[in-house]
Amino acid sequence: MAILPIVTVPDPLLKKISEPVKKVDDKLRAFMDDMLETMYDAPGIGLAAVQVGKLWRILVIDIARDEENPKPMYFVNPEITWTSEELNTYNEGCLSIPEQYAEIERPAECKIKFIDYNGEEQEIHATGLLATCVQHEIDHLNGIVFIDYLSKIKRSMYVRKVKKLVKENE
Ligand code: GNR
Ligand code: NI
Repeated sequence: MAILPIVTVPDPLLKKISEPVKKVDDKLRAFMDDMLETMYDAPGIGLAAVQVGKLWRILVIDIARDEENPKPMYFVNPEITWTSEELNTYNEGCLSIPEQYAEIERPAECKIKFIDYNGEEQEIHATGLLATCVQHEIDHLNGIVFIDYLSKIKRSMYVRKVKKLVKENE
């Protein structure tokens, strides 16, 4: 297991489209475990492979609360098959935009088709925080981060703040 470095804005990698995964094998599972460990260490509730430098359509999510048992979820080649009309606003953060938050509106519920840790096809109906998180993560696979939904001026302010923060932590 390993903790991997997390890419931050304005790294051009975060704008790239990730490629579908061909096969879930032990090597890929080891990488997904590294992603999970990196996410827990950060700490965060989700992580897309691009955030640790791999343009592969893979997500890990764990929205269990601190006092609950961990509940890791792995999504390979996830696809949104349905979204609710109803929207929900959440104060989102992102490990690639550290310490910055913004209210983002998204469909309140969605259905996601994906391949699981064992290579089996699954479909889930996500609500609440899971729905928000999985949409945030799938955006990463398509080169989108939450600040892309903000005005140009706000976006550049967030990027400037992250650059400063990263420089201070060097
Ligand atoms: O840790 C994270 N928290 C979070 C809060 C609200 C909406 C989405 C997220 S995902 C984020 C981790 C991350 O950057 N995943 O890509
Ligand atoms: Ni993110």
